[in-house]
Amino acid sequence: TTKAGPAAKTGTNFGQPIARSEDARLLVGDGRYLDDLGQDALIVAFVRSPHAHAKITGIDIEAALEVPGVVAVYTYEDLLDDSPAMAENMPLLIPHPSLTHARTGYPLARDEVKHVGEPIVMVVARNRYIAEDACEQIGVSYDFLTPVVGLETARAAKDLVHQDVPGNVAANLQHGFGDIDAELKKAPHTLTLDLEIERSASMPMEGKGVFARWDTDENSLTFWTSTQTSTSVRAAIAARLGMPLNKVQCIAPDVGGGFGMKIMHPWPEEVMVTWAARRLALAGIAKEVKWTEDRREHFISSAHERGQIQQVTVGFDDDGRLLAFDFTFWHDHGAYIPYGLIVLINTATQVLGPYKPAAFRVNAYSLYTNTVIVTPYRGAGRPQGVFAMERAMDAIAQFLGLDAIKVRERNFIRPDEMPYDFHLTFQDGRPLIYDTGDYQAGMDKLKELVGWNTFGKLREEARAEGRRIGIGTGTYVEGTGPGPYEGAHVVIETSGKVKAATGLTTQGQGHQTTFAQIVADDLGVAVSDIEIVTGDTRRFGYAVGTFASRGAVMSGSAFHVAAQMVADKAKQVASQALKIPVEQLELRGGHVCRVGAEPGGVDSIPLGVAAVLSNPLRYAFDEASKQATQFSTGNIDMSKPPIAEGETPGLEATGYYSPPRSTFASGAHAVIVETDPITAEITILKYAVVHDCGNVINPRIVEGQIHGGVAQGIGGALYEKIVYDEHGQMLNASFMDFLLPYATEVPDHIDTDHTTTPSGLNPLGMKGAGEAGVIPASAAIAAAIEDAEGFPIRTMPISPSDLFDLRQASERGEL
Ligand code: MCN
Repeated sequence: TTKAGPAAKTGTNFGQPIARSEDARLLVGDGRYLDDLGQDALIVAFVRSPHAHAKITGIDIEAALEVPGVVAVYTYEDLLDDSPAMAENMPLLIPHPSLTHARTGYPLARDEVKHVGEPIVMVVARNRYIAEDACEQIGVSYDFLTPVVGLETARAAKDLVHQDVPGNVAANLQHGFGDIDAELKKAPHTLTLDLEIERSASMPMEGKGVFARWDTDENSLTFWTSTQTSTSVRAAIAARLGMPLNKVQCIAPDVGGGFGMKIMHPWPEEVMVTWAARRLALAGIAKEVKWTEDRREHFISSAHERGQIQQVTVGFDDDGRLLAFDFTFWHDHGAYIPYGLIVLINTATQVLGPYKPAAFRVNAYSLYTNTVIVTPYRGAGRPQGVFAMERAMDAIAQFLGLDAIKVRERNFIRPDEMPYDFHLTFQDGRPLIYDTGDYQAGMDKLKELVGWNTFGKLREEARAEGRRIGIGTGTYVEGTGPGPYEGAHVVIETSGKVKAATGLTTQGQGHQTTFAQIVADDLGVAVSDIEIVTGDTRRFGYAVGTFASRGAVMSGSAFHVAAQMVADKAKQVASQALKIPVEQLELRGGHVCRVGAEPGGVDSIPLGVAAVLSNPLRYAFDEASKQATQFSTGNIDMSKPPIAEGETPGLEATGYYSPPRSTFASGAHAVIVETDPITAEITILKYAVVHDCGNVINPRIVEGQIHGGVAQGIGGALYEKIVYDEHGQMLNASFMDFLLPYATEVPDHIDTDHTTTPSGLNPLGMKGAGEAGVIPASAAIAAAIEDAEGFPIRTMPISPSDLFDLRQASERGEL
């Protein structure tokens, strides 16, 4: 369905479900991940704080230095005698006016630790075994402080994480529209819900890692890091080390997942490893240093997310129309806030989903606790916002005795109201304006897909057999593809093959395939003839990175811009060679040819030959150069300029794309669950998704992205939760205790369909898709469990034992 915006688009390759070209290499084990690199490098291990909150009163490294094979042991003190920036606090990435008390840590703890896992000492040794043994020889003495663990304790503010941050409040964001108090007063009905989403964390198969190499001849640094943002990490490291950018290069090798947490800090470990490589090289000791995160380090010292307590008050009329949505929430931000408020802002804005309450108020607090820091985790605050809104929608439906979807539909923003301006500011600093979307069309498809209208009968039949089944839904609108910009470089080689690069990195999203699909259509070549390079600052130095589902919109558009520029150049050259006006030429089948003519026949010229002709120096060594002689004389044609006035030689171009603001994807999920009446085990019987990410480059890849997201959403709904005790010790820092959904927990079939409302904000009408699958999953699953059980579900995740307890509380009349 195309209701708004430009027309839906497909091309020879764009829109086609072609298989991912990157997979063959990865599946046979030919991937090169961080730990595959630097086999001769010195290896790093860190002494990390075993305490959640303590003053450091002394560090004894003498014994560690004596361990055979140990090369160096560094503490914060060592950073003081280097570049002045080294000893400073880690940077704050994205400031915000509401972030009044931003506090960040140091690359190594200075005089206080604020969470278990914080790095204090770095050991560099011949191998990891020696480095770890040496870590055990290091004595750190502490004066203990009272840790602040959990949102309730942080709110009570009896103890403080940072002595100069009153109430443990890093930020208080307030915004809204309409007269909320008046609307609540006049609303025929009001309801208040107290909700909680537990802490969780992204668990990429590959943790963090960094390998650095110092070049003593060039006085330059090259480092490889498992990152989502190589260009910004490069810039941050250059600034820390006090080096000019041109002397620092950063490469993201194959990255085994990121899911948000590998974004542009830099991480303390990236700072320390690159710094140590330079220091040891300048001392003539070694040039290569590497650190690879182990899983326990990932749990206790990388990043977490989710973690919110919410209070929602809704005012509504007899038909379920939303008059007021009053939303207060507290977000657990851990010990430091290097990333800024993106997660908080996403919850505070994306809570609105596809709905248009008459009045809206948010009061959002970011609180410090003595736990691991928070960075975005796929969805980045949106699943929490959707949970709040969708739980409220179900509460309204139950209160009024109405169908849960009907209530939602009555509140939908309609296509004819697009673009819809909330007069709020989104996380990209631009206005919160939904560009296009048809939420009703998506919901119609979803009802069909899941069998919504006939489910009541199934529920009754199951009940008669003593079985409990329930159905639930959840909707979302997701701001995707924020700017400020992304670029791409495209070149047609004389072989006719295409090399293309973007500074954006890739972690498994299938960028090599989808970006090649765009370039292939623009240049009329096969996808297999295109090489896409990502995340290598030697190939493309300026970029923002992969997050906020921006790859397709941002780099995809930049590739399109650059490829179009190259196509124009190829036509110019071919026009001169073939004596055909430019307007009558097109790129097809690896040739520039007259519109409709056979590629390879008369009136056509191979792209490789056009590449030769566009170059003043015509190399007579390859096939294309030989063919080029029929269009020009000699290897070097001195008689005339080879290219038009003002043009540059070579079929290559660099293009950039910068959007006016984010584009808004949307969708809805529905799920049917069965809960065991005795064991309270929760089984998903059916999962259906309808999504809209505008024009789709590759439906197969998008479907894979959605399925991956749903799997993580199921994890968030039923399994994944980080558990701290009151001392700030993480109790489940291993995969024995932190439960991830395996293939056995994810339905073997997820019914997926989509609607298409192309965005008018980018040239190919795309919207993002990478996070969508996870966003409404918890809300939909909670609704389904609620439907099966008949009492409210207010927390996520919900395990069988949680459900068992709720049943008992319900029987006692406490819910
Ligand atoms: N795509 C498409 N058509 C569209 C939109 C997207 O074909 N209309 C394709 C893209 O070209 C890309 C993929 O779908 O191949 C995802 O695109 P996009 O939505 O633009 O997201 P990004 O490329 O920016 O990827 C980031 C996004 C995020 S924010 C997280 S978190 C996430 C995700 O992608 N982390 C992932 N998916 C992941 N997948 C894997 N395997 N690993 C991760 O760490």
